[in-house]
Amino acid sequence: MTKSRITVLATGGTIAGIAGSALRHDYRPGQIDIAQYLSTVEGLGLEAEFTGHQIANIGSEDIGPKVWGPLHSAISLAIADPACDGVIVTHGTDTLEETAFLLDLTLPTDKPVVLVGAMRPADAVGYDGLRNFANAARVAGDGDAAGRGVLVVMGDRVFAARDVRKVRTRSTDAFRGYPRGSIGLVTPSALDWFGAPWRRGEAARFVYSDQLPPVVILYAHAGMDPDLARRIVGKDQRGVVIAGVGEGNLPNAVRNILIERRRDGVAVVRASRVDEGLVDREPEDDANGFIAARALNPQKARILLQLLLAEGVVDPAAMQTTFDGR
Ligand code: DAS
Repeated sequence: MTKSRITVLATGGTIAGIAGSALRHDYRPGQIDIAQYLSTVEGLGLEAEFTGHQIANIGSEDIGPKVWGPLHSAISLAIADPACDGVIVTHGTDTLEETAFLLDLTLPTDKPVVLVGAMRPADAVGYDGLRNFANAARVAGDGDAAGRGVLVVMGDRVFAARDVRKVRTRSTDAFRGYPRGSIGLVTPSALDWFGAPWRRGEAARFVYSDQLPPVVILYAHAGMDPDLARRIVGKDQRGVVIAGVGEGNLPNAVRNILIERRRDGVAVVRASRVDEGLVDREPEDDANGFIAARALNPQKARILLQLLLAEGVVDPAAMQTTFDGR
C-alpha cells in the first residue's frame, strides 16, 4: 500500500502541551515541538509519511493574523506541491473553529486540509492528542476528503469548518457541528463519510488578507447598558457583530445606537449568543441595513465580515447573499 505524504504544520495548543504531573489541572500549551511530536507519531505505524514545520508554538487564545499569515502561506505552498497529498494543522482547541473557517474561506478545495487538537496535554492520563492525530492522518490521506472544504477532526468525528464549534470546556467530546452535525466518522483504522464531496476543485472564495479590518463583537445581555455599545462600536470600527439574545435580538436602546452607527458606514451583523442559534432576516433588517448571520456564530460571522470588508464589499444585500451561502 502506498503511503500518503502529509505536511504537518504545528501551531501549538494542548496537543503539544505538558502538565508535568498527572495530578495537575493546569498545564502549558505549546511545549512539544513538531520534530519531537512526529518522532512519537512514528511509533504508531500509520500509513503516511509526515513532513513537519513549526509555524508557532502557542496557546490558541493568542492566535490571530500574525500566525494566520505564515500558516496560510505554508498551506498554500504545500497544496501546490505535487509531492504533498494533504495537510494537517495542529492547533489549540479554543479558537480552532475561527482558524478553520478563515482557511476554509481563503483556500482552494483540491487537497485535504485538516485541523486537529487535543483536550488533554501530552502527559495527561488518557491523552487524546495521538488518537486525534492518527484520525487526522487517515482523513488527510483520503482522496474523498478533498472537496469538502477545510475539515476539523476531534473526538472520532470529522466536521466541516463552517459548522464546527467548541461546545465543552473539558470533555474530549468537546466539538459539535451546527447546523450539520459531523460529516464523517473516523478512527485510526476506518473512515466513513456521510455523503459525497460538495466543493470539488473550487478556487478560494476570498483572497487571504493580512489587513483584516477592525470588527468587534458586542455581547448582549439582560440589563445591558446602551452606552457600552456606544463605547465599543467606535467610529474606528468597520463592523460589529452582535452576539444577540435569542434570535439575534438586542435591547431597543442598543439597536438605536447601532442604527446610527450603520448610517456612519459601520456594517452591522446580527448573530446569536445561543449555541445552536439560527438568525434569519427580519423585515426591520431591510430598514436598518443590518445583516443576519444565519447559522454562523458570532466569532465566525466576524471573520466572514472582515473578509467581505477587506474585499471592499459594503452593500448589505451582497453581504447577506454570502452569509446565506454555505
Ligand atoms: N490552551 C488552549 C488552546 O491552546 C486549549 C486547547 O488547546 O485545548 O486553545
